[in-house]
Amino acid sequence: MPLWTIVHRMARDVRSLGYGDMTMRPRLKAIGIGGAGCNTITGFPLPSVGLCSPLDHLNGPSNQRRLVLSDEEVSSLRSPFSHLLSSMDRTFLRRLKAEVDGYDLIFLFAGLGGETGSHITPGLAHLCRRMGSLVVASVTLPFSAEGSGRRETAAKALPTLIGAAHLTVTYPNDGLIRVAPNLPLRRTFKVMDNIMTVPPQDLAGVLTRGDLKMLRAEIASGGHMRMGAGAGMGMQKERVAVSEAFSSPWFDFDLDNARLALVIISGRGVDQFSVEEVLGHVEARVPGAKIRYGVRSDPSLENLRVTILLDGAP
Ligand SMILES: Nc1nc2c(ncn2[C@@H]2O[C@H](COP(=O)(O)OP(=O)(O)OP(=O)(O)O)[C@@H](O)[C@H]2O)c(=O)[nH]1
Ligand SMILES: [Mg+2]
Repeated sequence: MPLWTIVHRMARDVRSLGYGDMTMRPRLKAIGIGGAGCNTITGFPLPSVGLCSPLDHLNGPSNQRRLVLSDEEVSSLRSPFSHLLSSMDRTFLRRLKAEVDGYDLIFLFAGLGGETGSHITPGLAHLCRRMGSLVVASVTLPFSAEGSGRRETAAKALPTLIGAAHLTVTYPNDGLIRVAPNLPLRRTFKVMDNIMTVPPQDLAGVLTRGDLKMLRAEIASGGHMRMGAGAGMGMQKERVAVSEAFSSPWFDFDLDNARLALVIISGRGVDQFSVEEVLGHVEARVPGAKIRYGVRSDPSLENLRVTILLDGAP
């Protein structure tokens, strides 16, 4: 049992991930939906597949496995959940099931605001969930400058997605103006792609199948989460990393509403002192949240890195 499994001094609801048999890792897959989703999963170090329109297939990244959807297939995935399975062509359903079958945890990526991503991500999340996977959706919300039409499309899709996935992490693009100002749009989106893939990679590094059971029990209804990440070096590295994570442009809601914090601490040989320090700083910021944390040893990291997902976003 690793040292950090039990943090004795914590009186509150703080529990370590990495539960049960550490060798029983979940089977993971990433699915990118629409143009944005396909771009986001480029180079993602897990099995992955893109789902997109013929146009996005033409313009999409090369060397990526993609399923190209016809208009009929897109519209069947847009059906209300109660009709979803019955409205699908059998061959199409078989193709989708073959992509999802046997995976314990599926990460969905999309940019809400366009047609494909907004309209089929909720249906796909529902299908993955019905097939037994834990579903974590990571989606961007359009820049204000993209106009009210895209924002409305995203706002309509979001509650349905939150209801369908186990966890939905949103990244309003406007937050990028603080993180990566003055970049051309393409490069800005690339920055976002890199940010959005951090929590899934961190989770992939710590979660066991036992954790998935525990998370399923704790997340009965969909959670709407936001992400912050920070890094620290030197004597105060834990405080610096947590403070940087909490300066996230996406923690712009009332943090008193946070009921769950997923915290992943990564570094080269993270000791128990560091773990307790980090958790103490997180607790002080979100005293109403239960904390689930994991520790990832990564010899390539010079800094201590802390990734935090908080639920309670509106
Ligand atoms: N992170 C990221 N976001 C993107 C990218 N391209 C577009 N976006 C954002 O995602 C939203 C949806 O755009 P797309 O993914 O192109 O739309 P789609 O889902 O393919 O839908 P249609 O093309 O309308 O069928 C946009 O409004 C942008 O805010 C990208 O490469 N990366
Ligand atoms: Mg597109």
